Amino acid sequence: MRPLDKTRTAAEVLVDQLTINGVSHVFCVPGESYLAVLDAFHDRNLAVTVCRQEGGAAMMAEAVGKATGRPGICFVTRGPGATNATAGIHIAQQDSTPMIMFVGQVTRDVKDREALQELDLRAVFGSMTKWTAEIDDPARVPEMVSRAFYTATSGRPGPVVIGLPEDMLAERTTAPNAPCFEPVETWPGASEMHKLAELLEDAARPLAVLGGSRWSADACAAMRRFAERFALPVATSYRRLPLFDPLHACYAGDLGIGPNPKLLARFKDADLVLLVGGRMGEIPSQAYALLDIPGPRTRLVHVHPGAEELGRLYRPHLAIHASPTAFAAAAEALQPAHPIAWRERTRQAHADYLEWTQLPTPQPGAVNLGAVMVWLRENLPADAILCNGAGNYAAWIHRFYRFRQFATHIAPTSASMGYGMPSAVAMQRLYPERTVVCLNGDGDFLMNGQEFATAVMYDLPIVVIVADNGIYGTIRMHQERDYPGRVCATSLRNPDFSAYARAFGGFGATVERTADFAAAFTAARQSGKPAILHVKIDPEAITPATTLSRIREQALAQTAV
Ligand SMILES: Cc1ncc(C[n+]2csc(CCOP(=O)(O)OP(=O)(O)O)c2C)c(N)n1
Ligand SMILES: [Mg+2]
Repeated sequence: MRPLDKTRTAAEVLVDQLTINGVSHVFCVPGESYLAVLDAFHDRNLAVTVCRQEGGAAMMAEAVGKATGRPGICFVTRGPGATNATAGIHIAQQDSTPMIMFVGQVTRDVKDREALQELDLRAVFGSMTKWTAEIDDPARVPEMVSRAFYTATSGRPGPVVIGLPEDMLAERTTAPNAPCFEPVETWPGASEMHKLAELLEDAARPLAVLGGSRWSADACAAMRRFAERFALPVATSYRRLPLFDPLHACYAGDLGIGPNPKLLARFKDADLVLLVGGRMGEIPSQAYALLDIPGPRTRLVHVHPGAEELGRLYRPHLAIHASPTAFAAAAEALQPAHPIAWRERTRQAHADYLEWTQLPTPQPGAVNLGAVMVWLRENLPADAILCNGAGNYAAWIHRFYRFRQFATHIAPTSASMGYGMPSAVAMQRLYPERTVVCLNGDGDFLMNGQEFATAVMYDLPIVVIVADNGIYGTIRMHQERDYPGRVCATSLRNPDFSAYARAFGGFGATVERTADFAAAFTAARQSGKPAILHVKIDPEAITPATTLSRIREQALAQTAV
């Protein structure tokens, strides 16, 4: 009900403020604590996705932030809703993703009584977010929401959590709207770019590594031109593969889990590392082995939008405080001063990448995940989006799939399980015309598999692949390495995932041989429904390079010495 006066409820002001900031999608699990917001959604032009668990809703918002660079938005209820959602908040923090989570909170008059589901948001989310606050005054909604957008997107992006007391949301106010936020750019200085040009002149074995967030398709194209002019070999950081065209002659490969040993050797041998956007965290740095802390072992040029990240782990030879987009634009002006001496090295780096990824490695069992990835890379459109969570199955994606466009891989650099299904829902909601494929392990999938119901609810024709090896494979692998033969808590007894799909109203099929995958995938697409392909993997096929038994034997041989 809209009264004739000029007032709006705080909830209406909030939702209008989201629209002003360009938000078109929100993800939620409802709660009685924010009914006024649901009511404001009712006659406003926002796509609302109602989810089955707040962890899924938060991951969906995070995925939107990852894909678009603008804050993804979710709404959850107090205590149990907010604590369920922490999985997504933590991903946004570690992956440097802008997102804003709004939490319906207890009414102001019962605060601090440990009222029903009351949660001290600042205490719980304080170490996980860039900013956590609560809005107690309806008149301050525009101010606080504006700040949330600036905070989530500026510097190193990350999550913001805002509490909304239930009674505050229903109160009326004459507060005017605040204007749309403007992303804050951080440009490199002319002197830094000049120093970078000098360092490139002095270098003999440079290597660029691209990572982090605050990229765009234009920035990637500018980076590609920069790499071309300097014949720079370019690697991508863990789960940042789409930042550079894998078939470009400068592409040197992926610094993730189980990388090409030749790429690692090339990194160690480099006399200049140009790290753009990334932090060289634990995974890409191979457990902090590639660069000394604080260093330097080699000349490091670190380009990062967060001032606090420069010199945090690695003491850079040259720190450039800039967003990747601004840096890539500034790099357009750099020209090589003399003929490039390392052209042949770059050619070799790309040849090594192609050789490492061209053909699937032989595997035990009737389904070879590498062959499945090669089929997908040859048959999916260039703008198809792949979403996944964590588990050893992902190693085959990183190695054999080729991401040809910006933001086509939506996966957690924090290696959080259960991310594939919700992020695929978010991507298909955002981009209904694109192909979205969701890859999961059997353990991984059931952490948020219930969001398959959300895919069914919104008729999202996602193809979900569940690589079922009957184990928490990654952990079993570590177990066999560290405690060979002493299997504990890593075996799974799984449902029939294709029947699970059908029970939810989707399409389901089981794949037991590599040769059957193509037909099953095509049938899934033709069904027009959300689909699950239950792909049976031999647990022995633990990585593209080795088997479980071999890992166990090697570990036993070592303990015997
Ligand atoms: C939320 C969460 N819980 C636990 C882990 C630890 N973990 C990493 S991989 C993994 C097992 C993954 O198993 P599965 O999805 O079956 O994939 P597989 O390794 O077998 O291919 C576990 C438990 C994690 N990364 N995230
Ligand atoms: Mg598994």
